[in-house]
Amino acid sequence: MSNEDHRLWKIVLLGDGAVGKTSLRKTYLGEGFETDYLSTMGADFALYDTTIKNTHIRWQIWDLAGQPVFKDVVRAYYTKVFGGILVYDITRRQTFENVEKWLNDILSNSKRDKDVPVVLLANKTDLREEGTETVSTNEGKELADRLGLSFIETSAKTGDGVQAAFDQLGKEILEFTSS
Ligand code: G3D
Ligand code: MG
Repeated sequence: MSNEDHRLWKIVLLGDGAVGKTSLRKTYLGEGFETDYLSTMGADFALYDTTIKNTHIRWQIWDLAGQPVFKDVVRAYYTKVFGGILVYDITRRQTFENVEKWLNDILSNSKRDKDVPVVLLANKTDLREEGTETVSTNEGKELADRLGLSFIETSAKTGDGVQAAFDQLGKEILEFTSS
């Protein structure tokens, strides 16, 4: 494997508090992954090696502990980012209504090309059975279409869709960086 085939990709988790960002990351990474805590930022990142379309990827997955207060923190979080996982919670409509705000955040702060790939996740699909769903699949799809994002339904609890979400982002980043 040549160096050319090994890429380090910083990606960020986005979305309101308690939508499941940290849980999704944990589900994807499994047990025993290491994180580096960036105390000045209230953020951490985890490294994870995988292969997408025969390309060796090292994900550097950034996760914020809360809402960043300082502009510098926001800028550092987004700088040199290759892609984003934007999450809302299907049981809380407000988290869906804030999706566009998060998208604007990454697009305006990333300083890469405007089209930095972002995948939209409708999380907590396992709660549907309890009848607590307030945002339908169709609404999610429509929003994703309008914003030009891929759309994947996930449950960090059951693991449904989680692998697919990261794979999809990886494919989009590959296409984006090689075009
Ligand atoms: P955040 O990182 O976006 O703030 P967390 O969100 O990953 O901390 O998750 C917030 C709460 O939602 C946690 O519950 C977590 O277990 C729960 N959660 C996350 N994803 C799912 C999911 O797909 N299904 C269900 N049923 N719950 C989920 P607690 O109770 O620990 O605060
Ligand atoms: Mg979290």
